[in-house]
Amino acid sequence: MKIDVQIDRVMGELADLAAFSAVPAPAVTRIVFSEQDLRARAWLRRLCTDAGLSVREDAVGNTLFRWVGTDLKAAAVASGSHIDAIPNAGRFDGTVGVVGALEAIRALRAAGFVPRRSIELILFTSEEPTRFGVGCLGSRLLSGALSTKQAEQLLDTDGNTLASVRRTAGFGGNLATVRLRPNQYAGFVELHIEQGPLLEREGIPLGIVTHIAAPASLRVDIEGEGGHAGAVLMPERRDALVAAAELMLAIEAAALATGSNDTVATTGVCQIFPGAVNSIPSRVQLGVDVRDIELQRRDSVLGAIETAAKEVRLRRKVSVAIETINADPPAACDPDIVTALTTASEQQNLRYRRIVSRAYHDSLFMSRICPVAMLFIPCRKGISHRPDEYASEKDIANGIRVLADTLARLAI
Ligand code: HGY
Ligand code: MN
Ligand code: MN
Repeated sequence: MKIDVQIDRVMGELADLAAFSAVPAPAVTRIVFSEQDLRARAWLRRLCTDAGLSVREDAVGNTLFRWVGTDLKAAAVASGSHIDAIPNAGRFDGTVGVVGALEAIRALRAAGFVPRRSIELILFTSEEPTRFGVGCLGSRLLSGALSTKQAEQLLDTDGNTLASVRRTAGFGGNLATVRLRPNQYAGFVELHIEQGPLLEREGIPLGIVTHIAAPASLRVDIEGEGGHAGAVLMPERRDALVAAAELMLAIEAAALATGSNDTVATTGVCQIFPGAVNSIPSRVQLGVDVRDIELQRRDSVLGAIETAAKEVRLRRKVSVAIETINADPPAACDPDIVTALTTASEQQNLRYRRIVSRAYHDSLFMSRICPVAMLFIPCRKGISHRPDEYASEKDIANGIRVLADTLARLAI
């Protein structure tokens, strides 16, 4: 079957989608349930209904666009990703997997393919942790990795409850209805930029993901004693920010100490109170992200962070409270779905390599309820979560063509 990807249409749609942003191009900021996110969702819905897909929105805004197959009893196959974007991000993270899946479906329909299994494009809500502090909110609820009780307790960065935010966005249903039955899907395949440098460096157009790293995120609250920057003598201080600085260095050292490149740790958020140049910081809140493809090694870093916190607490006479926001296991991709991707790549005469995903994705949670695999395309210098994130037309077209071929194999 000849799969004809209309790449000009896809690039135009990616450009249109990038324009739904709270900041000027080339940066993209599209926070979940923001005005930009809601406009982007409405835009996507129009594209998908124009393509003949049915639409189902769940209570947290996951949106499932379906091409109904001939066998209504058969489990569907699905693809998809996210369109929310962290502050000052790029235009390809997530969106390639959403617009790409739509184009794969349009190409199969144009080629006259008739799926036995329904084929679904899933738009996941809030893959990024920006607003509610936890990543993959929508796919966690779909897979049961997050309970409705835990979700109802989530507050956004302004202290609003998830319930109030999602209702204002037009998603007012009961969260308990979000969870999918296991085996509702025969397979899920996510197309995504690599967000790393390997494919480009090796000149290989496709990465077939075998494992998705295990993410953990911590909130660390450090409390010392504030005071006048001129009046309080150095030996009498309990400076929360200097204590935080020591802990951040210990976090970096803990990741390096494993000796594995697969261990990473980042302190991405540091909020200082009161934040005045002539006032000793009394409180600091850190946001820490720790990952590894091996669970034990990831957890050993979490243990080392606890030990370092104890040491800083005692020596600097500050309080240090560590809250684990999430600490998820890694996922192994399904061998049959991986084989479908390798066969499709060979069918499309494209070279590929097996690869590990260091970023987490909604596939990590979909893997709890169905067989999954991911298909990566190169991104320039591996750059992502930055305005200069870039994927070429050619690489995007290759990814969509192989995705379409794979979905067709899974849907017959
Ligand atoms: O942080 C991640 O791995 C993903 O891009 N949200
Ligand atoms: Mn991302
Ligand atoms: Mn992503």
